[in-house]
Amino acid sequence: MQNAQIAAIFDRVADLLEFQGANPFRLRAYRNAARTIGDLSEPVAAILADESRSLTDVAGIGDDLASKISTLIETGTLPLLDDLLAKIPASVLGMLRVPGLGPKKAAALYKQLQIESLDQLREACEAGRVRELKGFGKKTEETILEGIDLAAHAEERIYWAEADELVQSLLAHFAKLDCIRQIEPAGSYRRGRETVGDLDFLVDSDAPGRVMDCLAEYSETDRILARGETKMSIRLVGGLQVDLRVVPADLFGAALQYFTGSKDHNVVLRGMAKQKGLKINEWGVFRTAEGDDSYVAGAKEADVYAALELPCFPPELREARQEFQWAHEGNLPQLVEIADIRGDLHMHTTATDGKATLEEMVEAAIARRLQYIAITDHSKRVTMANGLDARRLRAQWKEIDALRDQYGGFTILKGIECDILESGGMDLPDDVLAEADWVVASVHYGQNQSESQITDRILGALENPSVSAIAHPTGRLINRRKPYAVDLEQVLAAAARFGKLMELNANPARLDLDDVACAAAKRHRVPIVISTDAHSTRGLDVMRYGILQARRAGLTKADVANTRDWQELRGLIGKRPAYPTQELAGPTM
Ligand code: DGT
Ligand code: CA
Ligand code: CA
Ligand code: ZN
Repeated sequence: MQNAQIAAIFDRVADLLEFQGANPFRLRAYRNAARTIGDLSEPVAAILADESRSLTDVAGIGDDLASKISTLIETGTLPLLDDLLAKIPASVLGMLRVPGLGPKKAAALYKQLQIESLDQLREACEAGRVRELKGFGKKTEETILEGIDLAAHAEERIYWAEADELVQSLLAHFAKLDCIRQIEPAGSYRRGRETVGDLDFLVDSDAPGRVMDCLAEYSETDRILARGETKMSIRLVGGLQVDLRVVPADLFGAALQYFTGSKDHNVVLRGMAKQKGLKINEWGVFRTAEGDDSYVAGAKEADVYAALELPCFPPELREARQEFQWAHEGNLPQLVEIADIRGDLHMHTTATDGKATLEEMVEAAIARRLQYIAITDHSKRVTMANGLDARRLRAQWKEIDALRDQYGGFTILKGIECDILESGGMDLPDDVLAEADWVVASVHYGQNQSESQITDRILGALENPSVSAIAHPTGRLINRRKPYAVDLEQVLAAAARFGKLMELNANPARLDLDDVACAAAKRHRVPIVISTDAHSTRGLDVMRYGILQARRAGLTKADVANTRDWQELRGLIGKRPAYPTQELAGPTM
């Protein structure tokens, strides 16, 4: 069992205890445990398996939690969770997954309005009965209604980062088999989509039975949904489906191409094949001209595309957006890579809501071979995170001065994540912001405002000469919170006019701007800065998720500002157009 799954189970226990009105200390213990395990850099299963170590050595894990964790790892279940689940109707549990509706509110609805299902909840909201309850109100009712829609989808798709954890674990499991020549995860996972509906594995082997047995024996396999001669579908403990196909070597490329998709991309390919007197399917490319189909290609994916006189598109581009046009014009973009990244310009420390100190973040960034970072703690408006006022910010900058002497050769930028106030304007005085090397401006409060209000706030920030970039520009949380209403076209046009950058926040729950919006930024010649928004040293590792999203947008190294060294990057800010136009060839998305 993976750390993330254990953490999710403890979070669930906390939710259920809260729903029952349990002692706050008790549920906080489970919430803390969930966070501790979720942040742990090694699998708890590994600690458990090591006889020289004990789970209780991990800070925050006592005897009781340690024994629950070992039960979970050994049996895959937790009696406490089963007990809690047995006491609450299953339909009510669905309500706990509605964003904006915590366990406490769900309990109130259950007790006071006898609401037991999402359908009843929707009805009650639409009839205006929810707003009458104490502590709810009209706004809450609207949020719940939106949340019901989100919850319906959230059940179906997981974050790419979560899918990746499962994929790596499955690949390690299959590595034991000597009858596998090639194995590749295909589908939306391979295309790097921000969420994944199910996993599709493709295997090159002459022993399909053994490969399928191996999947059946995987520790996380919950049940087998279907099994044939060469294909199989199973469900994992967490609920995710895995489709497996086993093919011989001469079909592997064709099958990989087919099952990577996307469906729309494949539809276009089939049309192009037809025009060339060819036929393409999961078995290969065939010549159809002389009645009897003759095999043209299929062993390698690149051969399949070559048979159609096409480049082997990076999977991230296979969405039937612009890739065929680019190929036709011979300017398929050379997509940005993680190795191109030189700096990270959004991160937090213990001064606000980060878990690592300034120095620890610097060390961690150096260990990751970055050349520069900006420290961007929250500004004072973010009271929950102990945001910095001018005095504390200047004190932090003094500390940075000292560290600069200590870490010569590595650039530590004096930055701030400055809130854009609800009423417009920045949360810190202009003279303070002017002293910073790097300012990211962000909207955290007043996210329910109208489109014109929020857009105006962001336009105001772009106009401020000290602002360098807009952080997580739409505020969305994947599966949990919709983007706020903002006119991105206006924002991007203004960013281009003032020579400002747009962030692609690499946190797997944010990925904000998304792929389509990043492509729009490129169309406006606005450079993207991919940032981790790290709140811990491990938080610096999310950069690769941002890179995937940038690649899906068709961004090249030149389109991403933090592939440059700091001197060059800083030269982009405040200039228009923000970077040379010959690098921008390519139509719009
Ligand atoms: P997902 O799982 O919803 O995140 O998205 P995908 O793209 O992984 O979709 P999935 O798992 O249903 O199928 C994997 C790939 O297999 C898909 O991208 C293209 C191919 N495929 C599946 N069904 C069809 C189909 O009916 N027609 C065509 N042309 N391709 C299909
Ligand atoms: Ca899939
Ligand atoms: Ca599938
Ligand atoms: Zn931040």
